[in-house]
Amino acid sequence: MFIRRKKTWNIPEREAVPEEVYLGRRRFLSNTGYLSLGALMLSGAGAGIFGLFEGEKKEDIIKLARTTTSGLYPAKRNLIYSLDRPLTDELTAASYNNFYEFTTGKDVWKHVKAFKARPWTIEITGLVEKPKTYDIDELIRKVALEERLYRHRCVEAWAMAVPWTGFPMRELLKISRPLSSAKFVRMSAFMNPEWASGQSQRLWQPWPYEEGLTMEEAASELTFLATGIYGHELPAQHGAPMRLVVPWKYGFKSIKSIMRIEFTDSRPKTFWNTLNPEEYGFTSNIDPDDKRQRWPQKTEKMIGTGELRQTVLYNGYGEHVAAIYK
Ligand SMILES: Nc1nc2c(c(=O)[nH]1)N[C@H]1C(S)=C(S)[C@@H](COP(=O)(O)O)O[C@H]1N2
Ligand SMILES: [Mo]
Repeated sequence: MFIRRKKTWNIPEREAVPEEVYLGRRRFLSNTGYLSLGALMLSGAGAGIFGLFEGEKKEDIIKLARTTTSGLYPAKRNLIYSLDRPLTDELTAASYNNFYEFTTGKDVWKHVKAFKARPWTIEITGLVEKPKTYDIDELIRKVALEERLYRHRCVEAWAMAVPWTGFPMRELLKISRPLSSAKFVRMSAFMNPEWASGQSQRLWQPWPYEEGLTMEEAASELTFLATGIYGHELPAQHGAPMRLVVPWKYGFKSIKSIMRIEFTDSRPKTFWNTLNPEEYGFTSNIDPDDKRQRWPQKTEKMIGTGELRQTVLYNGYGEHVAAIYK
């Protein structure tokens, strides 16, 4: 058991940093006009997987399905949520992702060709007054989409700042009416080895990817279900057609491509917590003084620019969420 756990654990460690360091370097080179294959080899030495190559077109990296709700984007921006840093470049965010169903590398966009975001259903189940399976576009039409600028902080110490489009999870609670006996919400991503080779090749990992929140966390105004990014629908690599965004928690809590939402009275098992409970807690609020992880958490590096920033408790969202943990 211990050996098995240790093995899976080593995968992100090896792959977390070089591409990101590389991506910032490559953009610098490309700006100065000296980008060459030699420069690529030098600056990316050993990384193997590069986020983005010179000459790749935006349409190749960001592929959007046309759907019956495409016309709802871009949605009006909610100005309550403002940033302390520039937005991350759209192509950088779309070519540097974590999505273990598809690959343990960051070039997820190259591995999503078989994935289909439509048709798609979201099952609402468990301790809830109105259990129902919604067609994704039916659910989107029931809520009001808005845009929010949020910071995102991965436990691997990289960060980004992006405009999400979606709706607060609170709205889903209003529609579904969880019972007072519900204490947690469990979210499950898709399970389809024909789309995602990780689900057939890494059988020791607990598929489908699952995450969970307490009911109080789920009801926070900050807890967001995103269906879009940068003013359009989510491309597959960001978690189409709907993913969670909880910006005061490490990125792995923000589960992508959700198919099932269950209200329950017991704490759900979650993907990374099952693989390594010592390092990936259930709560996993962003904390610069956290010493349990292999990555020092004091600072974070913005993808694309490589800018280093101090990491802040709750990722700077304490005024919205600190009361939950008193
Ligand atoms: N289903 C699923 N959701 C997931 C992951 C995953 O591997 N599978 N990775 C998580 C991690 S570790 C991070 S940092 C974010 C990354 O989101 P982004 O790729 O849209 O930036 O997604 C999270 N959601
Ligand atoms: Mo992450």
